Amino acid sequence: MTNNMYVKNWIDEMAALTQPDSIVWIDGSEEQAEALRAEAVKTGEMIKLNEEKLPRCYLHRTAVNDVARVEGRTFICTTKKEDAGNINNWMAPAECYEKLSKLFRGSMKGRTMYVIPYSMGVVGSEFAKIGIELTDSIYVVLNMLIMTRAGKEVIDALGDSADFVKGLHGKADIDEENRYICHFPEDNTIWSVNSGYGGNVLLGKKCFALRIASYLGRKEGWMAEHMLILGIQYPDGEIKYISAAFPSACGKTNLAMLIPPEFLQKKGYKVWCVGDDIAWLRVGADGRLWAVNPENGFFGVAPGTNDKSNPNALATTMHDTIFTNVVHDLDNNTVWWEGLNDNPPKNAIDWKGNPWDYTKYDKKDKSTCGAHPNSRFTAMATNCPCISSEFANPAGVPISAIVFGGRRAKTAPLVYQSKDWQNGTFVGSIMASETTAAAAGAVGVVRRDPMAMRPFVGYNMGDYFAHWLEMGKRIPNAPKIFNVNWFRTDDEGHFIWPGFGDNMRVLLWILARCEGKVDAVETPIGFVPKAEDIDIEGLDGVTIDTIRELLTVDKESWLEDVANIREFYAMVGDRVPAELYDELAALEARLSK
Ligand code: OXD
Ligand code: MN
Repeated sequence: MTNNMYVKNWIDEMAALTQPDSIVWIDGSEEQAEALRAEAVKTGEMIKLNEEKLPRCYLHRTAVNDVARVEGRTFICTTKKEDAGNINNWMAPAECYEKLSKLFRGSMKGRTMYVIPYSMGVVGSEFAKIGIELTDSIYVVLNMLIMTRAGKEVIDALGDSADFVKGLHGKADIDEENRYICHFPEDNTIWSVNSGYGGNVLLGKKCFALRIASYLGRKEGWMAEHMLILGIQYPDGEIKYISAAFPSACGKTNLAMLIPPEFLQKKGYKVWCVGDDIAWLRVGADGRLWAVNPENGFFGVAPGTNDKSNPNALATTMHDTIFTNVVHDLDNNTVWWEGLNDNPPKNAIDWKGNPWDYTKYDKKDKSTCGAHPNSRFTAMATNCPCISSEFANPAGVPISAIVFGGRRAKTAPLVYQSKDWQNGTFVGSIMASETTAAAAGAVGVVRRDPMAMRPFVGYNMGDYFAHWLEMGKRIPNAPKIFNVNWFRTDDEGHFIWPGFGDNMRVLLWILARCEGKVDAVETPIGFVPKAEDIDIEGLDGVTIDTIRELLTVDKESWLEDVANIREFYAMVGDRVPAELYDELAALEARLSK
């Protein structure tokens, strides 16, 4: 399919290592994809679902020991350890290549090696970057065909250039003791072995579009961020764009596909989704920050998705979708997951492939779940009813506001605005979420997750903070930076803010601030709204006093946070920029006044 010597030599080298029986190029054609689906059904790798109810949809189950990203086995392999930093696992490149070569050697015997040329971003556009993934998994091929733009046009766009990310994935034995997800940013290379689970093996996503891309972004003067992108359309037709970073389990996909409250819909407001997970941001000729979503699909968490929490996501999964690790409803040949509805199937197979007795299902006990809590749907972005008309615009969209957020029971108010870019970078760097009862371990433990990038920065986190500060100097018309917290609880532990579509009320305040259309109240941490400026029309049980309560800044808990942040910065190490320590000291001084 190509005469590109860099590509050919690399594939020859990887094939000599892994020794597949045959090599098949993925051309992006529907005929080839259909043949691969048929083959996967024949071997049992995928189950074809009810064509009437879920047209062109499939179910796949991973191995039971292979159901999530494995941060402990994810490595950044830079020549110098300090360039990977203290937050990442590090291995010397030569050592890692040698170790993984042993695992890859002969691992594709009896298998086919698929060559997937793919583009993150619109093929051939200025914002786009090319990768080639070699894999022995049809499941990976079919997911990559949804999640990226893949096929012949990509290899044509590459021409004879050497500028592509070299990705090698092998299932090997799905041995968790020998599972490695390794990144060699200095070589534009990713090696992933012994996993078949999405985040570890769809190399375009976390591995390339965040870890390798964040490294490239620092080198080339742009940013790769773990952010959704959405557009809010005003009644007069104008659309403003927001990008937002939240750690996992904080509702990124829900916010990206938000449905406005009814009274706003009636006025003519609309929300458009540009992306739900990753944003690549560059300074435009106009001095604004422009964002593209480099992906082509959604790899969303299924449990909890329903026609109330996220009707757009649910509609997105109704055709041409691959479901992974959900419940198989045998009577209908459809799928189910916890939180879809209150009618679990009576005759069903759970995510492990065993008969599932819905009467034993106990919402509080994860081990009784039919679908794995991290079960997923892979669906084309263009399936989404609220996909933005700018989704495939190679120039991207201009960002008015950057929003950070986490899950905090008490400390963070519903929303606050940072003072400027430097202070906003500080706000991002101290992002945190508290563990919930849903996860194993102690409840309420604060995990710092700067810019929601803790597992995804492909270099030293201190240098990453410095890059944020540096970018601020290069954006004449920079977005304003905010922090939100949808998860404040009352003394009984109930959420105070309704969340979901009502989050739009907060986003409208944010945009009004960006336009200088609304005042705010200065607090030690930044600017919070005047309670009357959050529109509560039609909100049941939420009064202006509720909003006041949601906006309070409790100095004591913030001072505790300051101590925790100082510990975290010390852990990040000596590359944390002095400006951020200045911000921390200034915050402490304001709180202590
Ligand atoms: C994801 C994640 O899958 O952040 O998007 O883990
Ligand atoms: Mn993510």
